[in-house]
Amino acid sequence: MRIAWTLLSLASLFDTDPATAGARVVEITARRFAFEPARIEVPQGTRVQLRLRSADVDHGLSLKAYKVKLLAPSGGEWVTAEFTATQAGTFPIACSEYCGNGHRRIKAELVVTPPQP
Ligand SMILES: [Cu+2]
Repeated sequence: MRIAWTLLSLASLFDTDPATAGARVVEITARRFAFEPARIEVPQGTRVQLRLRSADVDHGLSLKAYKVKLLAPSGGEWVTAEFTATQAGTFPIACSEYCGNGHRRIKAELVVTPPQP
């Protein structure tokens, strides 16, 4: 039991926020009419904490393959979701909140790479 506690305290030295411990933080900014960055690449099995904010009006983010949906309000507040990138492949990300005439052009992709042999 004491060993477990020691290990826990050691782990906390590396990441002081238990909510993000071990997760890869990916930050995306949405604006009319693009996501930045538009391509995210992670190795298969990665725990991802996706953070989204808007640089102008309300935007959404939908990553259907991983059932992730976020709404970033105007004003720049960060919103977050977490998932584990269990399936390899390329998955589309779209804006899920109508934000003007170029709404459909806001696209990004998540590339999950399988382990190298
Ligand atoms: Cu939109």
